[in-house]
Amino acid sequence: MKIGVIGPGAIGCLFGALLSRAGHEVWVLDHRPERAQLLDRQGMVGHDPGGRAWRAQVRATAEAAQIGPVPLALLCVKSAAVAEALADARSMLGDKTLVVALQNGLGHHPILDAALPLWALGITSQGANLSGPGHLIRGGQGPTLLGFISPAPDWARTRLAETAAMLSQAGLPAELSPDIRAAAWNKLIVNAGINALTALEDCSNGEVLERPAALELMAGAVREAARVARQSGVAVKADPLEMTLAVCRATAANWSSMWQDVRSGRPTEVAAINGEVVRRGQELGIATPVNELLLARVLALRA
Ligand code: KPL
Repeated sequence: MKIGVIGPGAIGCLFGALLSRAGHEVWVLDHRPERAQLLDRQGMVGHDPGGRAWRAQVRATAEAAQIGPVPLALLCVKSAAVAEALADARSMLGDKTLVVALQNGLGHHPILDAALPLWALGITSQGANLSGPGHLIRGGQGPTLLGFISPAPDWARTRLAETAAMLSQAGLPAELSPDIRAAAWNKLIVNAGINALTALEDCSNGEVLERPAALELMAGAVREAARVARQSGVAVKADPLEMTLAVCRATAANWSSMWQDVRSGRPTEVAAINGEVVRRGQELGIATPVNELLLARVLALRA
């Protein structure tokens, strides 16, 4: 299948590289023309946890018109860049393009609704870091859940099922979720507990477990996020704090995406994660002081 990957960040490179190695025609849209040229020439270079290096050929461009309409577009930019990325990608999005959005958080969903007649959500537990453009270091591996938040036509449901099969064949285990909204909230709860703290503490996901003051904040952030989710009618998993601690342990060597954003001077997803807990909490009359604190502190890192 011809697949468009919008954004060559760590997740875009991981999905693009493995889909290309599985035999698909992968086109990467990058808003930075020089980096697009580099990726088009060199492809992606992967480094497995064991140190084994491999290469994947992809096409890359800054001009969506050069790609043209694709049956499947994986939207892999961060939540703050969604609006601009979709505007740039217009020429590759046809009537029958299925866009799968793979951001952390929920705060950008109204932007997706406004820009696209139809989109699917992807919630991934794959970990990856970039050591340079297209240079990928795989981290913790986990499933990718796919689903629609709003009712979708038959062709789109079929395409999403094909996408799950293609990803699984490419080495990225994926399945359709009967309740993707709950999957998104459960991931947001985990991200609310880990991402901001690792950015503020300047530590890996595993190191945060060794810092008692950070763990206390984690417990507060997770408790608030879970309360907001439950009040929103979401089926929250049984023990959200244990779920968050388990992710820290499973991804101990990972540097969270927010840590990476802060270190690279990029906007973070804190507004779509902790900010979304605060916003929904205000709507529901639920106090969220820990998420407010984490939001303010992460925003202050860029001020
Ligand atoms: O999703 C993640 C992220 O970094 O954004 C976690 C689960 C925290 C893994 O690093």
